[in-house]
Amino acid sequence: MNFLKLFATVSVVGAALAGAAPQARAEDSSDPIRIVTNDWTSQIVLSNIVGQLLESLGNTVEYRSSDGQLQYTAMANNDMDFQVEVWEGSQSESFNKALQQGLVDLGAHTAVTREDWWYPEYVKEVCPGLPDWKALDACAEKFATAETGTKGRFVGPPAAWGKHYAERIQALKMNFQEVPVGQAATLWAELQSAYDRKEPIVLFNWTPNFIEAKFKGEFVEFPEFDAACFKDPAWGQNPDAIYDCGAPASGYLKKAASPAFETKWPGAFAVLKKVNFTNPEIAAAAAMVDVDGMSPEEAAEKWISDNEATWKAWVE
Ligand code: TMO
Repeated sequence: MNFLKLFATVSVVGAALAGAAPQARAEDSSDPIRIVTNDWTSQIVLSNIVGQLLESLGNTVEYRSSDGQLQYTAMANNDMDFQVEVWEGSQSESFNKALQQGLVDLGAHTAVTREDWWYPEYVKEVCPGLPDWKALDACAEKFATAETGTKGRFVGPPAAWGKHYAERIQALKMNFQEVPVGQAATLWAELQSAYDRKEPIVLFNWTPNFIEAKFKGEFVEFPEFDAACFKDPAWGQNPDAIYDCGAPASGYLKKAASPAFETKWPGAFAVLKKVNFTNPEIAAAAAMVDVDGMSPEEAAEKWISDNEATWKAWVE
């Protein structure tokens, strides 16, 4: 083989190797990366997308289900390694606390989020003045059930989602009672059943979510969020209570990693820093499972095969 031919062969193989396995990845630990999964659909699908991408790059991954709040302490302690959906409206308190303990902020997605009380559009006819929270409170009796007596029923999120709604109701002296569900699927079943009968309902919802493609509706407008609302009783409507405000209307969606992550898996760390989802992508990820009936694994495979240009930019 002449020199030129040998040189050409070596560069082709070199280029192929560089494409398949970038230099940094060779330094990644072979220990499994423990990806945290939670109990709502988009988070599970996005975790599987990220997990499958890392596996295709030669990393080993494991999925560990965890509580929406305790997960941050676990990650700060290096007991779990990565979270793909840090929601400002429900997790900022636990997240901020864990940052003080070494948790690593991997930056925000393009997606803008909101999590709060929500109603289907026809409810506006029942309560003039919506979406203002005072208008909702003024017609609380329309939402009353045998379970809540004279108070309106608010169908709330599972307790571990950290929303402080019982405290908000008290702080704002609302004529409502929170009835929390055990799991997200119950929220959608309650919504569908009220919707079919055009009955008043107000429930916990969020965006991005598959719900917005199926039902028209709006968030209730509470007093605008301010960080002081969660810490300083003097702030806001009620001078003696915290939580007298709504959730952020344009919240962040971040990613987080354990303190040991960057040193242990530098290649994977570089990829995860670049991972970035948009609102429509996240809503569609949830819809593949909650509307189309796919498993989270299948939904992740489909997303990866349909969105090569997007993830290629993360792994290069
Ligand atoms: C964190 N969540 C999207 C369920 O509100």
